[in-house]
Amino acid sequence: MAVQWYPGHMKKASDEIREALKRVDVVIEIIDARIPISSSNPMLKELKGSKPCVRVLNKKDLADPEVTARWILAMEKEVNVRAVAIEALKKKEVDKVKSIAISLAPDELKRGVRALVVGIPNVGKSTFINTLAGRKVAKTGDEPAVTKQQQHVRIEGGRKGFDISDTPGVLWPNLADRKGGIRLGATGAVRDTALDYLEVAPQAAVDLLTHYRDLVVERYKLKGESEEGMDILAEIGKKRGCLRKGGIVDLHKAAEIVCREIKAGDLGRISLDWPEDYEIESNTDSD
Ligand SMILES: Nc1nc2c(ncn2[C@@H]2O[C@H](COP(=O)(O)OP(=O)(O)OP(=O)(O)O)[C@@H](O)[C@H]2O)c(=O)[nH]1
Ligand SMILES: [Mg+2]
Repeated sequence: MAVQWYPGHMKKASDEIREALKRVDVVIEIIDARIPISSSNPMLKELKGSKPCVRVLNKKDLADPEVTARWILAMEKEVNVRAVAIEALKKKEVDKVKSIAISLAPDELKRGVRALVVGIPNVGKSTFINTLAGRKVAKTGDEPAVTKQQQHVRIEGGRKGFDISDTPGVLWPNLADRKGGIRLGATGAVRDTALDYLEVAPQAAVDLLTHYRDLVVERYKLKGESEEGMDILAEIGKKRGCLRKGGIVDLHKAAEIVCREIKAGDLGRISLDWPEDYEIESNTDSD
């Protein structure tokens, strides 16, 4: 299993979110634009009830723009949900999320709008808040679990200001969804020490070869003949000189390289969740 979870930890985290949600007007869920479904919290719909929600597809610079556009259309079918793709370091794009959040809050509020930022680890929640605040109020870093506790920040916005809270990332893997776990591993939501490279890399390589054949063949100089994960990995290992004594390919080393390069976006702009692979839930009357 690419991702481990513990029921006790998950219950505590969902209780905390449920509690925090009582005090806010709008939820801002940050998801990874490359994996909008695998990186979203499957319990959020139930946890947030009727509260409006902005789904922010962050790291859009790493995702396939055409696929991202299709995700936005699919996600906005849900009632009370707006979806937008951004890069969290771009002030203009982050400010757009703030405007949407304020527009979704009830008109009759006598105080500033309150928003809660939630999401899985390493998707850019704290980066988003820093850009919004225009200064470094929250610690960020390219590894999961950087933020350890909730943090409130008050900024200008709307008629009476905008209060926003950062939260620690929580992973909500769906145990039945093995591919989702793999994609979380490949995009950086799982700590390196907890990552099973040999489970993640072969499957990710097969997925990428299906959707981005040219990018993968070009990057790893593949012949393009292997379709099976371990065979592709072995070919990559040979090309990259991951050899052990006697010329045996070090598959673990090759898998680590593939994971690191996918995470860093070295293959180009790629998406790993595809709208056609999911039945998008929608509670509108129109469809
Ligand atoms: N390429 C790219 N990287 C981003 C973007 N937004 C954030 N990052 C990077 O993603 C990494 C994680 O960012 P954080 O803001 O610490 O993520 P977080 O969601 O607060 O993570 P936790 O606190 O661990 O849950 C950092 O290295 C950021 O620089 C983006 O839009 N594009
Ligand atoms: Mg953080």
